Amino acid sequence: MITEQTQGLEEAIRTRCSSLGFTRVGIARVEDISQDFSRYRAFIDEGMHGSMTYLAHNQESRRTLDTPAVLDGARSVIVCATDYRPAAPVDAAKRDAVDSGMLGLRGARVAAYARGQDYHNFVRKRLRRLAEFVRNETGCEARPMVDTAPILERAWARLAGVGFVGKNGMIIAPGIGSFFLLGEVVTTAELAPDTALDSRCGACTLCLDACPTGAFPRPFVLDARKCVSFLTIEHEGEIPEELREGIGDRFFGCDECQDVCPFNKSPTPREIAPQFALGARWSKRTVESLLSLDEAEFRRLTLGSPLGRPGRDGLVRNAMIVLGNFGDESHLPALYASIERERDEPLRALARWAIARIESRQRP
Ligand code: B12
Ligand code: SF4
Ligand code: SF4
Repeated sequence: MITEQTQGLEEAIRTRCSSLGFTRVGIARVEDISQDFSRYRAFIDEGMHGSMTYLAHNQESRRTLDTPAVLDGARSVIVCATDYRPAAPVDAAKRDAVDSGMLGLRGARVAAYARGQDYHNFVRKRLRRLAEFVRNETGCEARPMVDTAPILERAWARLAGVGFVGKNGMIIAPGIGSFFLLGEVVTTAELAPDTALDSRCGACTLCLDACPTGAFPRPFVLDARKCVSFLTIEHEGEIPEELREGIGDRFFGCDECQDVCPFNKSPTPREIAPQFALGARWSKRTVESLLSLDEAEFRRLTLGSPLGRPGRDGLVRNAMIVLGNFGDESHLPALYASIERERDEPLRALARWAIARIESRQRP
């Protein structure tokens, strides 16, 4: 039952969230989210998850949070947003300056969320402190999670009123945009829920039209197999040839469907949280120099950074595709050296693809 006392508790939770550095917070009641679950099942049944087989595991825990895989007896979920918005407004006129400067890897782009420290580490710490606070205040169980449990974080974020679902699938918070990450504290405490937000996209289709690899078969549905984010971060092994050109200069992840969204345009320059600024170890590197990474250097370079996720071969693969797309003949010697150096035949074949692409551009 929700009493005056619990109303006070929600306010205390919000205050705690803001002192922990979360930019937005919402509360949802734990229930069966059948509609979202059907969307998720359709996504899996159509094979749109590609090689992310973990997405098909523990399917039932995505229907509700009151399961052994998440938290038995869960009644409420507190959804918290952590901003990683770019330092400058993302209007078209400033894009080139922004992309070739500090925010890229010397000409190659890294998705904004991945430029600094791995968010899992510091967001988890904040969520642990929030869970401790909830336990102390309510005497109930509370479990923090950030990408750590098989749950539909966006569905809960929408129900908790953190934002609405855009046609690009992102949770968009009016007045803030979508450049934030989600994390949750699931609890057996009964808290007063916030109101869910309906989509505010209207007739706009900017994100769908801007996707460089045509990954949206229809609004709100993303075929991950074609998404640059999936291909450059999650997918192991070869990237289909027909998708390589669309990757363009995106070395790691992609922000295109967020960059074009009107909800992400801001009239005023924005501060970037220091945890999300591109570290010097990356901004000083050229893409070409990554071709000769060995395992030891890879581990040093990616320590505490999200960029380690694709592994050494994955980063070399991404670098080769970006260099092929640059079409600059000064990169040819490094690519020829890769053919000699790499033991993996698909990587050698990719170096040959990049060389052929550059050489074909040089011909009159
Ligand atoms: C797998 C995954 C991916 C995959 C697949 C993405 C996808 N769209 O499915 C890939 C690798 C491609 C990916 C890419 C990115 N990801 Co990702 N990803 C995930 C992960 C781990 C699971 C998502 C999932 O289950 N997908 C299956 C689909 C079917 O579910 P869904 O996208 O969550 O959509 C549900 C709801 O939104 C709702 N819904 C969908 N459409 C509609 C329409 C209406 C009208 C309504 C009412 C509801 C509704 O139903 C869906 C099914 O339940 C989540 C973390 C998590 N545990 O949720 C992060 C997560 C979604 N990713 C995130 C981010 C930041 C990104 C990138 C921006 C990273 C980047 N820059 O490269 C891109 C964005 C691409 C995009 N436009 O979605 C954030 C999103 C934050 C936000 N503001 O929305 C999350 C939540 C991680 C986090 N903890 O912050 N990601
Ligand atoms: S992240 Fe990039 S590739 Fe993926 S859906 Fe958005 S625009 Fe398309
Ligand atoms: S670009 Fe337009 S359609 Fe896409 S999420 Fe933003 S408002 Fe919605």
